[in-house]
Amino acid sequence: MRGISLSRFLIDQQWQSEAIPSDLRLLIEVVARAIKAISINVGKGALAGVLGEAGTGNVQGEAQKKLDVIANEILLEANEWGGHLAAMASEEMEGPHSIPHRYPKGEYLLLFDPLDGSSNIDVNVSVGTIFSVLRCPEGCPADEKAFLQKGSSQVCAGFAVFGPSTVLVLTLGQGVHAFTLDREVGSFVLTQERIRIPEETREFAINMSNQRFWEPPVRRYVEELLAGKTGPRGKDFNMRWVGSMVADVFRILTRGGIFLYPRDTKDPGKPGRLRLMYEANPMAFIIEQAGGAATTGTGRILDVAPTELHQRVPVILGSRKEVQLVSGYHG
Ligand code: FBP
Repeated sequence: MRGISLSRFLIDQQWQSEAIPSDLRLLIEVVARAIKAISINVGKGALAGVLGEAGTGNVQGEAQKKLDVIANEILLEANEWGGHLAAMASEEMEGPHSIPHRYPKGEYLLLFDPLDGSSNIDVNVSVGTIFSVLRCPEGCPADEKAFLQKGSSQVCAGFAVFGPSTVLVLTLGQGVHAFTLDREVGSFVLTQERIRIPEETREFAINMSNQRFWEPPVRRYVEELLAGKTGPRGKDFNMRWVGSMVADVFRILTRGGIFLYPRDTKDPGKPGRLRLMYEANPMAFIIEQAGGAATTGTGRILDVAPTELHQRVPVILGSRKEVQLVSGYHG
């Protein structure tokens, strides 16, 4: 029922389908509150001196932006004391973050990319936060091994886009819904219910500057898109690349499309740019729940067995028929 608050929506889901245990509902509410706080910081920008580099590096060897660090701290602080979590893991931190002894522990594991699209922060282009929730295996210490579960084991995933409006996209395995932040009231309101991605599309998103590093299947696929009406596809395609996965994926949820950050030879040691646990898995869960598909090129992203907390994978996701075509080109 559009127009209801996130809290009301989650309670309705809990009564209707018992799909959401109350501690998972409360965990989502806490994450949503943290996202509101991040949205306020992002919105302040230069006024609050939160733009620019933090002067520190993350586990990926990337220079951290001030907002990367601020968003990470907001999520850690908000989720430490609620009693819903066994541990947390962040794209910005080497190992899992244990829950301090003074707080009660819960059964869930929370993973997040605190600020996605970091390269766009200082130029006022949409950025976001991505999160994923797993259950901590029974009787298992909440260490790195506990997090290494396939994406198909996620119980919840979501992302927020901090753009002209702040939107939170959420799945609990029963469809995908979007909530817009009502800044006056300070609460997320349901604005898109049971989102479905069109099977077909004429829009693709890829960083074309990497073209010379692509593998033959992707090179062939994109060349055919660029050939448009004059080529084997017989129709023209348009291109969009925001450089923030959250913004590109939200566009695909809203009007269809295909997003590719494929394997390339730019850095042969890296199987891809995007992180499996913090970016690929939550986005793949959301895309599949909205009727789309998500592959590494050679297999379903949600079936990838993780070996490391910060491993990277190739990502191709979006409108089902296009993703199937690219997968077919990978044989
Ligand atoms: P961060 O999480 O560090 O921001 O990296 C991921 C990302 O910014 C994605 O959001 C985006 O799709 C991609 O990297 C952009 O890559 P590129 O800079 O090569 O266009």
